[in-house]
Amino acid sequence: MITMKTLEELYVAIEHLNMEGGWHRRQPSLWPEPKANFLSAHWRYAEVKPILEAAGHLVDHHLAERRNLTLTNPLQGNWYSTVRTLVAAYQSIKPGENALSHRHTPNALRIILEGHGTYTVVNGMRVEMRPGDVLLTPSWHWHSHEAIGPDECFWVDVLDVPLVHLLEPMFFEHHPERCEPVKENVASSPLAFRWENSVHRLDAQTESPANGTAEREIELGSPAMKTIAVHVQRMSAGFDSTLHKTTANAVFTVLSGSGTSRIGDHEFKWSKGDVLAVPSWQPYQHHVMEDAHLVRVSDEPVMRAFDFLYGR
Ligand code: 1HN
Repeated sequence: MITMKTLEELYVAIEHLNMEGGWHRRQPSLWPEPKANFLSAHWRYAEVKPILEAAGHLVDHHLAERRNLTLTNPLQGNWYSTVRTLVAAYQSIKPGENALSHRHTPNALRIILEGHGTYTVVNGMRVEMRPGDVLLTPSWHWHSHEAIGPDECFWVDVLDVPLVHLLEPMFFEHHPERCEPVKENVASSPLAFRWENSVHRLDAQTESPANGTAEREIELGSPAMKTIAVHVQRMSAGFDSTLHKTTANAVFTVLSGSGTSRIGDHEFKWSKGDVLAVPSWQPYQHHVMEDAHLVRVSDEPVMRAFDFLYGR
């Protein structure tokens, strides 16, 4: 027996059943083009490094497991992510320290900024990490890090933890033996992209990417991992990239050089070790002041897999 005689009564009945009329939404569910939600942002290595060094004295590595600083996008209400799908972190390790082995469903990678004498053990394979190298830890691979010396080492981690938060399949565990035993010491690995090799490939690259977003660009892996693509870019002093926006979310790490980038409404002046957040659909453009290498880490493989990759 239907007793609702007015629209008002109808809406009350709908709401009581946890429903909403498609013709009567509080907020639209579709819109003409992506909204740039996350904010453009910039972290300066010159400001971060002294904090990591101080943390090296104040935060015991055994307690911390990882001595890292995650980069939180200043978007109101965001508590963790750097851009929608990715989180970036700075991490340091001092000679004699061992970051214990663990594994998790999120994919991870490291971009080495400074320091010699650090190794990572991934599924039993021990490989050195040197400045400019990019090392992968795909989903559910055991990984630990150890520093032999002589240097304290600094790097940038990028992980798809926020994507895993969105999709929910989070699993994480510590290695039963704390430090995973080394099965083999390896000089090369499909999970280690060496800086010399990147330089060599960039030298051989004679064309710019069609969208003008860099002067030279190579991809590490194809893609590096299921959800994350890594591109190394080289741009010479005076180069201006084309103003571009893409649905892919990206985090840029500066390996060398300096310049300025306009991302959305902000302009950032960057130099070695800095990190830039370029969220989906924020127009961005780089201006290079000193010959530069940037590493662009993005969720392009996710966007491509679902036919959601657009740029203009
Ligand atoms: C992680 O496992 C590492 O293993 C680094 O080195 C940074 C940031 C968030 C979540 C897990 C690592 C991380 C992380």
